[in-house]
Amino acid sequence: CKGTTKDSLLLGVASKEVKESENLAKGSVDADVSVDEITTLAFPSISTADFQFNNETASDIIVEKVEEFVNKLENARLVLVDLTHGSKILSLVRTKAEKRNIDSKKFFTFVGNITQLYSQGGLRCNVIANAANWRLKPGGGGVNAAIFTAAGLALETATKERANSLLPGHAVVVPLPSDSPLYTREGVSHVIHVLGPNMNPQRPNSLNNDYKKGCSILREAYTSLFTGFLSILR
Ligand code: AR6
Repeated sequence: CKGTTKDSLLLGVASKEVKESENLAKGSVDADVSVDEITTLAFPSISTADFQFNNETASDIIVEKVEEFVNKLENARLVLVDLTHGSKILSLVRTKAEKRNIDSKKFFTFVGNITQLYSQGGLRCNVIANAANWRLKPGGGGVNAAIFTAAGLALETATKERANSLLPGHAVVVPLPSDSPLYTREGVSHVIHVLGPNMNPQRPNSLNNDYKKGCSILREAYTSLFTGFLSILR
């Protein structure tokens, strides 16, 4: 773990957690396949911060969707990521995934910055998901700003080649050019932008607390994300 000062505390634990899960993962795959070759999707909890979606409800949907896709992954893995050990969504999802007996070699949670998972946390993730905005623009805040900043202009250009906007519930897979710092430093080969439901009245297309619509869009968002990830595997 190369983290420093405050980060090293935080990431030291994360790194330990991962070593354990990677050891488990080693046992789960063909002996010829090293951990570095396992395809891993790291994703943030869509819509639960700036878009203000209820954490409890979102955690149910994450676990439901992971359960639906986890058996289609073959040697690949899914990792839900958040910035702090105090993350409510990580702890809700961890508890619910354990209860549903979801294979922890195929799905686990991880604390760290999604743009520094390998360099700071020792976790190789060749695909990362972004909780995007509808215009697929850099900036704003949260994970969107972090990913666009870390990936540099290469991601903006590559994104524009694929799409100019996203509808809620949809995702777009963007191959990351090999000169992007996120590719060279972290080994990220694809970014999947996902647009979740927005419950924040200060952001465009707020659902005004309509959780019936919101849940259906969040389910669609994870389906689009995981289907996009499977399309990279094949
Ligand atoms: N690494 C890992 N997780 C993160 C990071 C990071 N660098 N940054 C935030 N999270 P959010 P949303 C977690 O707000 O709710 C943007 O401005 C965070 O703690 O990024 O879908 C876009 O442009 C939370 O668990 O996404 C959109 O307009 C999760 O990532 C809007 O916000 C999602 O938080 C999307 O809002």
